[in-house]
Amino acid sequence: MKTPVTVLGLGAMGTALARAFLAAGHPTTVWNRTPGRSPELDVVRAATAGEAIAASPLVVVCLLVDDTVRSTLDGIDLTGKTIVNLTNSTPDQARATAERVTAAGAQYVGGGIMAVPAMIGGPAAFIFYSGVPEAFEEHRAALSVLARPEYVGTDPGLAALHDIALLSAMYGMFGGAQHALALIGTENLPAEPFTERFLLPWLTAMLGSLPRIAKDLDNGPSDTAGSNLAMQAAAFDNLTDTSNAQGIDPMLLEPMGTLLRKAVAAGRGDADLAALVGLLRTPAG
Ligand code: FVH
Repeated sequence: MKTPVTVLGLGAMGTALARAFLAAGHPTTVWNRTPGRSPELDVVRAATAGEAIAASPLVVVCLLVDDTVRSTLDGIDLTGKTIVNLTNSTPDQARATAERVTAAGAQYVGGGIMAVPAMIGGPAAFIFYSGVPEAFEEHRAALSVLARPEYVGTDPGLAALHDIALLSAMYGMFGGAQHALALIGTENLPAEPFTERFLLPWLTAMLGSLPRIAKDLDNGPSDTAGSNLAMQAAAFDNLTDTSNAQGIDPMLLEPMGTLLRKAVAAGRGDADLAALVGLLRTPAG
């Protein structure tokens, strides 16, 4: 028999997770604060979180925020359970939750879902995990029905760090794309052909330089591939000037201009984009 699984939280993502467990033949028990969510799922519905947790050795938690995880799990005996927390969290929140869960008798595995609900169970989805390695390995097969598992270390906060890093990159990318679409829109040009013919190919080509930037960070700088930071800082004023002239708030662009100017002021004008990474560190970082 497949491992019985409990899913706490039947929001958009919890529902997708429960559906994937069900489809793979795992006896699935669910609990949601508001009863009656996702009535189409043929699952066992527990009246309380405690009752749901008691039903399975593997408990997957997917609630809105970290506070809700704590308030849901607090006071419940978790002896012998593996708690896999897929709620978006900061690394410190994940570590604190791991401590509480461990004190209540369970093994903790933190996670970060790199997918939207419709991607769950499909080939492009992956999920970061970190925490107790034996607990992760014991349940690797069950967790694999959700998405490709990527175990990143024993520190329970590491999955959250990877998750937040990728989400940060995503928002930077979408922020840049949204600014571009806003500019194009000022001349009443349609978004779709601009996106398909120009925006997507350009961003895809630029993403190709990421491995070189990463290599420079790991091994020290190589060459600037013809695009040094002094040149980029000089050209950047044209970006903000054009925004202002077209009536578009440059709020999403300005931080990059500030960083480029900081690099030049620090004597790194002849360096490559990789040099900006070090300039982001705060004294505590
Ligand atoms: N959906 C997505 O695209 C992203 C993909 C990557 C991962 N995130 C994270 O997944 C967590 C859950 O997200 P979700 O999409 O399921 O969110 P909602 O549909 O809004 O459902 C929220 C569930 O949380 C329950 N809940 C809220 N507050 C409480 C509380 N105080 N106590 C107990 N449960 C609570 C809520 O229950 P109810 O409102 O139906 O009673 C839903 O089950 C999240 O961390 C994402 O960042 C999703």
